[in-house]
Amino acid sequence: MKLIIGNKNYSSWSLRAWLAARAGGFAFEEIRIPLFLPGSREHILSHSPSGKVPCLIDRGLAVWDSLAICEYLAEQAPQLWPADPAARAVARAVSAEMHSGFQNLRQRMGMNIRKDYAGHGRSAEVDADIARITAIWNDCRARFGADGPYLFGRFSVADAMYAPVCFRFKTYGIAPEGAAGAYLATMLAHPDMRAWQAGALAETEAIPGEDLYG
Ligand SMILES: N[C@@H](CCC(=O)N[C@@H](CS)C(=O)NCC(=O)O)C(=O)O
Repeated sequence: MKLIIGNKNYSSWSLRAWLAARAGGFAFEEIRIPLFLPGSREHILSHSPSGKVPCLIDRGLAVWDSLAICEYLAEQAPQLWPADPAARAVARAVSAEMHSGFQNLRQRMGMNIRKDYAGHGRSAEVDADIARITAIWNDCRARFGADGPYLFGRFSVADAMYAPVCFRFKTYGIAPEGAAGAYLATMLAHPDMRAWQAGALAETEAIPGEDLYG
C-alpha cells in the first residue's frame, strides 16, 4: 500500500488520509510530492487521476480524495468508524460537513504548521466557522465521547477529518474553552500528530502563495 501526499506543512487533505492509515494500523509507503514545484503536477498525475493528493494505491488500485480513502481504509479496518450505528452516522455527518464546508476558515486560515499567525485571518464568517466547529466538538464529546478522549471516544475518521483544524487553531491562536479545548490539546499531543508536525518542521520547501500572513 502506498499513500501519495503533499507537503506536510501545507497539505491538510493529505494529513487526514495519512492519520486514518496510521490509525487503521496499515503498513504503507509514504510518497511525498512537494506541491507547486516544476514537475509536481506531472508527478502527482502519474499516481493520482485527479491530479490531487492524497491518493492511495493498494495492489494497483488508485483511490483518491481524502474521504473516499478513509472509507476504503475503514472497510478493512472497521474500527476507524464508531461501532454504534447512531454514533457512526453522526461521525459520518460531521466528517462530510468538514469535507464540504468551512470554506471561510479554509481560505483565510490555511494550514501552515511552521508559522505563528496568532490574530490573523479573523472575520465574521471565519468566526462563524470556528463557532460551528467548537459546537461540533463539544456535542460529539458530550454525546459520544465516553470511551476515550476523541470525538467518538476512540480515535476515528472524524478525528482525522478535523485534525488540520487543530493545527490551524494552534497556528492562528484559537483556544476554545471547555471540552473542545481539552479535545484540541489531546489531538495536538497525539503521537501521529506530533510525528506529522515534526515532518512539517523538517521540510525545506515553501509555497509563497500559502504563506498568507508573511
Ligand atoms: N477533495 C480533495 C481535495 C484534494 C486537494 O485539494 N489537494 C491539494 C493539496 S491539500 C492538491 O493536491 N493540490 C495540488 C493541485 O491542486 O495541483 C480531498 O479531499 O482529497
